[in-house]
Amino acid sequence: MDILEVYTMMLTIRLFEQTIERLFLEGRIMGTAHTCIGQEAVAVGVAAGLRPEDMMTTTHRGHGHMIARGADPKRVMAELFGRDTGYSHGYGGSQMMMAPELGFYGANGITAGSMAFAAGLALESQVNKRKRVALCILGDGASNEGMFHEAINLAALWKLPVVYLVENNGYAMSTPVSQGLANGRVADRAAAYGIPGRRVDGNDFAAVRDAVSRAVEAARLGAGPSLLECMTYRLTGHSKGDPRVYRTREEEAQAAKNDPIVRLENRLRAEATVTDAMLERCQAAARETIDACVAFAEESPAADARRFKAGLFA
Ligand SMILES: Cc1ncc(C[n+]2csc(CCOP(=O)(O)OP(=O)(O)O)c2C)c(N)n1
Ligand SMILES: [Mg+2]
Repeated sequence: MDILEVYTMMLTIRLFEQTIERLFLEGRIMGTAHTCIGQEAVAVGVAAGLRPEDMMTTTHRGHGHMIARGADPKRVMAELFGRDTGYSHGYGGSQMMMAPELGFYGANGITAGSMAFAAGLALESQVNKRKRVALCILGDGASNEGMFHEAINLAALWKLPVVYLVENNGYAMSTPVSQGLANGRVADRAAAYGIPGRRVDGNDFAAVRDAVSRAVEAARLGAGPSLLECMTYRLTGHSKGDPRVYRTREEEAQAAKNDPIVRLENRLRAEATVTDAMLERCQAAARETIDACVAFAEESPAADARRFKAGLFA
């Protein structure tokens, strides 16, 4: 992926998320969703650090991760509209869509819920000597769940090829990290299980990609799991309709200066080989993709009730 493709992907994810926030307000899509506005560099960095055969899981805030991994944004949008053309045929919605064919083993509405699942994927790879690594994305709040400790303990004990990647976006719903995390740094919790723990700048695409690649390749070689903490900021509310009374607009304005897309754009503008016209072409491409998403979703047939039974296991 060249750097302009990275820029286009980050813009596409940003526009996707801004568009669904608007569609909710307009009543054109139902339910709820959690957007990753401000966190796009993590999504693109993770995807760039994995190999095609690797596996990943994510959280309730996973649209960006899925699109960066190679999912067709049209089908992600169709899923949000509850349409049959969506990745889970309209039955998964925002928090439960998956695309195993892309090595994307799902979003998960249960905080920390995908951590044991990712350990299971890694165990299968280890037992069957597949050399595939599982990468599990979780939030800072999830690191206070019992599952965090159970899953990492087992993964460390069995040296499973799994990487736990924390998107530290400063908040778990309305609770700031300073009021939720007793030791302040998620990465330092790795020491309790004898595995490497590293904190990286989550708003720098290249820093995330390099850290992920190093951790994933070490796991592939049998070194066992590791924990990466990507420092970022959730620029919008927790989910739709969040008035953000628990933080100030000044804090948000300060964080916006570190917006990963603005940072990348500034870096690109400073490069002699990148022109304004090139950046505008990337912006137009992202807009076209998202316009096509909405049109595709609206024209698609609704979820087919006959599929419901076929996917019912218990
Ligand atoms: C087991 C469980 N407990 C509580 C919730 C409600 N809940 C949904 S999102 C969330 C906060 C998660 O915060 P974090 O892990 O930091 O992820 P972020 O929303 O910041 O991406 C909570 C508590 C849940 N979905 N599952
Ligand atoms: Mg959080």
